[in-house]
Amino acid sequence: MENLFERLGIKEWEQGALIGSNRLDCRGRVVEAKSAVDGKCLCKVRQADAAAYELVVQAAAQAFVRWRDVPAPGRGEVVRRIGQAFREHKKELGRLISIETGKILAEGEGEVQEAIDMCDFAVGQSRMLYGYSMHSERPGHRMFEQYHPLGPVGVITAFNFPVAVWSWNAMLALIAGDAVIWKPSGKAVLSAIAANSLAARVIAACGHPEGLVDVVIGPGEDIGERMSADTRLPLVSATGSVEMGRRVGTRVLSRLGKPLLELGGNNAVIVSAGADPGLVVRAVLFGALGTSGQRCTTIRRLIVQNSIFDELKELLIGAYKGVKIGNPLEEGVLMGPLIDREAVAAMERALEEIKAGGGKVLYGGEVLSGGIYDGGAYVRPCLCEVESSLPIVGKETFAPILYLIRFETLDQAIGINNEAPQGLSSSIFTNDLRESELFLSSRGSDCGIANVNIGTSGAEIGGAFGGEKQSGGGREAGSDAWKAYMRRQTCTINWSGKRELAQGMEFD
Ligand code: UN1
Repeated sequence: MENLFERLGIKEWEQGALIGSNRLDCRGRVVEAKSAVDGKCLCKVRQADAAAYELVVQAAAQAFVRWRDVPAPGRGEVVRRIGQAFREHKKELGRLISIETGKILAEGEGEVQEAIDMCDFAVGQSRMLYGYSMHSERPGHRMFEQYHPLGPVGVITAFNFPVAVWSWNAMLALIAGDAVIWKPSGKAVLSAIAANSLAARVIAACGHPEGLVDVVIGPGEDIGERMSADTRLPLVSATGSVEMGRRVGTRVLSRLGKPLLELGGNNAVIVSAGADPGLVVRAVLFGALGTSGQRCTTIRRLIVQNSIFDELKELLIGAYKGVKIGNPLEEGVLMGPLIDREAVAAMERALEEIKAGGGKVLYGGEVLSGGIYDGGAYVRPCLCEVESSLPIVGKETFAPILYLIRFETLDQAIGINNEAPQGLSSSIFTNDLRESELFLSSRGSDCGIANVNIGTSGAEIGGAFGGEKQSGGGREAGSDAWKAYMRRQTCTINWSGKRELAQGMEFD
């Protein structure tokens, strides 16, 4: 462990405020960074106080003023090297993420790969910060739009994807010319310190101010609130619960800043009678159990056509029985622990509500004990048969509970898909073109992500990621998500030598 920490630049005692990789002396509360694997303390962290927060924002603001003058392709070159640093540290950083969050090694490393992909994407984007040019209605005039750096931006992330989600924001922000202040979840601070330090060291080696990437650690009520209210941060991106998003979003909007929200999901998969059951089972295993059901994209509702419901139910129970649960650092284990005991308590409460509401637990749901299970928060993943009208089904319980729901007609299934208050990800399994096209049409899924014959999770970074309704409306990562991190300017140049007014107006 010491060797791993050393390779990643984690100190024995950590501070809750970092300007680049430079620790500030903080005066906040001392908290423990714990491993989800066995619940043991990995390191103590002194949280940021108001003074430390202030120093970080000042450093970010100063770094921004220098960085915005670097041509965008030059900024891209720095991000290319950050990607290289992530490549070189993929195994160690992936392992730290697994130790801290409890996700299996393949997923820990997969998350670092997502950050590497994001760097590659951002490098290319740094040469493509395109604005439109348009034809002026006035003779001798030229019109175009251009994108400028926005300022220091705030990035609030959740415990489940400590590095990937930061990279979606940070790498675009960096090529856009912004500085990034990162408030990671208190449950995954070491992964954040490690990732930020790797990026900061590259930035320093390239001769740029380390303050371009900063970390502030502390409670949401304090640090999250400060960031949301801080007029020096024109954009605050926040990933987490709907409740958190509502707080951050309204606070940022109240000062007319820009919130970028990526909130909870309640993702459904529709399984049509003609689907390939083997494919469905494999996809559902990853989608419902991956990250122990703690992804915003986790499959939570499986909406199955009546004629194949029982067959699929049995196949799934069989597959769930074969899932090896245990130490996520061991080979062959598919499901590690939940993040902590609170998550287990939330799962138990949900199961009570399911049973009280007439739902049937088909498999699993037990809290596991003995050996490593006693240190971490290990559970058996759970399959339940429910009516979609059960109120708990409308809520996102961040745990491996999969609801099985029956349907007769595709319209009905789409209705069930869309009745959730959230609208992040969705998918259909079918080999019928008309069914998949209906699902993807304006009458189909109302989610930000809609897939065919793949699950709801595990998105590639190339597409814009985010959802509708309570999922927050933000879009991050690929496609044109970079625009959120820049300010758009529309320019009109009059080279005619005459005064020409738009709309053909006379003013003489
Ligand atoms: C999240 O859970 O907040 O699509 C992000 C996925 C991952 C990202 C999940 N690429 O499942």
